[in-house]
Amino acid sequence: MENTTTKPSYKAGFLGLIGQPNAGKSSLLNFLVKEKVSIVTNKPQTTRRRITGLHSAKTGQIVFIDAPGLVKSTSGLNTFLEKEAHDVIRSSDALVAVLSVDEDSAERNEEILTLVTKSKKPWIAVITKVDLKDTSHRVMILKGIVEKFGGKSIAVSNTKFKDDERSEILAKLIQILPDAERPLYDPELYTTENVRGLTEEIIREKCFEVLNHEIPYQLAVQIRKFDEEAKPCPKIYADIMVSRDSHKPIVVGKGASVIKEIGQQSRKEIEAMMGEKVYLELNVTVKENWFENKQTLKELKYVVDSE
Ligand SMILES: Nc1nc2c(ncn2[C@@H]2O[C@H](COP(=O)(O)OP(=O)(O)OP(=O)(O)O)[C@@H](O)[C@H]2O)c(=O)[nH]1
Ligand SMILES: [Mg+2]
Repeated sequence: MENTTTKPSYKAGFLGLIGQPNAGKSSLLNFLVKEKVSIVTNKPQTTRRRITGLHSAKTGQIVFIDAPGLVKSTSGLNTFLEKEAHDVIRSSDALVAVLSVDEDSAERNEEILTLVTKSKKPWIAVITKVDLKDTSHRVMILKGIVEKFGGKSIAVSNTKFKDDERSEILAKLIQILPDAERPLYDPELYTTENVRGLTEEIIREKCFEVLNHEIPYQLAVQIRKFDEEAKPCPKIYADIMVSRDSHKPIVVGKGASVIKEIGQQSRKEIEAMMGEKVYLELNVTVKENWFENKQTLKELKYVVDSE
């Protein structure tokens, strides 16, 4: 009798999430790894640096890389966001083109498909926000466009999801990863981020939620001191760095009301993540045009030395 038993294949690799700002990349990542790894807001250009999320199964391990949305710019922070998105394409083994049905311009979705096909890497398209009203026609059109680019698509809602749907998507994503001998990271982990980094991002998310207009785009969060051994609970001291003197009183608010609100919301979420009470102290600092300072961008991990 012919021997048909083959060793079950195991796959592992980096899977980059590529899409326009606000397409739902970070929401998709959180939904797929079942943890809040990457911050989500209703404002575009929320994600600034690459964030990893891990899914480990018997059949393989996916190292998701959430990237900033694709922007075009020649100055300031956006230049780095643009470079970061392209670096993620380069350093991934396979890609997910994240396309929102909510995207008004077909060209902007086609731009993403052009990029992923040009990379010559295996890819799959995930169409997001299908729970929005009257989108079935748009989903069909988008699926057609993806086919025209020679790819396959999966439609999903990141907000009204089901567990079996999640497993199905994960199985399809594992298939496009390279064969591997073993996982790349400890299968017990759901992210390679550390608590410090996650804390900074949580505070930044709350700044986006509490503050309006351009302010959240021009601020960054840095942990000054994270004392995990402090009694009776861990003590966290964080700086909210703004780019102009005039922004400071807006972030602090009348009678410190705004900063208090940011602090309260952040603390709740940090406590949920750490599973214990924490002491959180926020401080607003001014660093004139910090996003034009290479050293600061490096400290914030917004630029990675890829050379
Ligand atoms: N209704 C609905 N809303 C979604 C879905 N996915 C994401 N959103 C919302 O879309 C907005 C943007 O989501 P994000 O996950 O932050 O998008 P992103 O692509 O990571 O955005 P950037 O990091 O700014 O590039 C948020 O308000 C999400 O709640 C979805 O499937 N359905
Ligand atoms: Mg994001």
